[in-house]
Amino acid sequence: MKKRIFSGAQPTGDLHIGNYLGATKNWVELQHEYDSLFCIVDMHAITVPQDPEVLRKKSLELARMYLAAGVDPDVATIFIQSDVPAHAELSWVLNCVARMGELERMTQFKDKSEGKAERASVGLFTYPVLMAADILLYQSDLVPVGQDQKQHLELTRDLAERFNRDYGETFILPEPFIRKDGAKILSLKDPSKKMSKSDPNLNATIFLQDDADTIMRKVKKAVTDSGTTIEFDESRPAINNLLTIYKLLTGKTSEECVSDFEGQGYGQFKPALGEVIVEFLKPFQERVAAFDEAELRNVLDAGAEKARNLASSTIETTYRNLGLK
Ligand code: ATP
Ligand code: LTN
Repeated sequence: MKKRIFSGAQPTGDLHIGNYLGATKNWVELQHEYDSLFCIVDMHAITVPQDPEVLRKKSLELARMYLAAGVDPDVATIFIQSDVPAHAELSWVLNCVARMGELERMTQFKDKSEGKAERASVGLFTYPVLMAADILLYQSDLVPVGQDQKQHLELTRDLAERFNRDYGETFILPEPFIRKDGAKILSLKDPSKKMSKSDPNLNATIFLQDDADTIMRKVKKAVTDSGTTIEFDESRPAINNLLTIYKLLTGKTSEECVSDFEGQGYGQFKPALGEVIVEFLKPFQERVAAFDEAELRNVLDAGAEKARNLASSTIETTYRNLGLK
């Protein structure tokens, strides 16, 4: 039996190269080796207010992005979270297992509530519990995500372990899959922060749907650190970040990347990086446009059906072990 992977992204904002290099690229690389489920987590999206029409549109758009990035619907299951009611059911159960104290330690909640916890939705607070439900529902072995999700994965394991201890073996304990390269692509404008969908400075983020001129402009405007050589250097996060993007998109080794720009400076490197990104995104954007709506809906309907079947057996065991059935 193949091991299982599960991952997801929120249908909010637009996917960027950080999402792609940190998560989606790894999904595509792992999908043949593992039994794979990739989810569009629309129930996570509503932890902050959303426009209903926009949310519906974004969910379908994200499914297109997964397909265009290379997720193969013939081998992987792609589905929308709200099509599978078991996510909400298991989430409630795990809400009764999670402790206030451990959720208060989640850094994403602190960041996203911007210190104004009083005004944040309770859903934003329990967001990591719904994420744990997503993962545990499918008895997932491995969860490919970016670095920012590591703490949520640790919580997921803690909840699974506690449940198993108190109510009997029910859940597989999942492992995070976080590659060293690409796990945290940084903002082009402030390399002390990760690149983010929700960054108000649009120049900080390269979106997968950006056109060539926009990409070239954003790369040329990217901040640089002191020093002029084009090298991997942890103490120079800006160039380290740009060169990592170059490395992952070209598939070259670190040595090859450095030797490409030996004796050169930003004046040569930045346009070359811009070109690499443009060339990578061109076929991607063509594929996004190519899937027709009916085909997309078929993929999502089939995915939801498969996911509902898998999830119902975990819910049954969980309820039975709890005395709910
Ligand atoms: P935001 O960028 O606004 O914080 P998000 O992290 O909520 O959005 P999601 O769509 O939920 O974005 O994330 C999808 C995946 O992309 C997750 O696995 C996440 O860890 C990964 N990811 C997000 N930002 C980066 C980044 N800058 N570098 C690498 N991976 C990232
Ligand atoms: N919280 C994740 C998205 C997400 C997820 C998941 C990722 C929701 N449920 C389950 C992996 C597995 C984020 O990137 N913001």
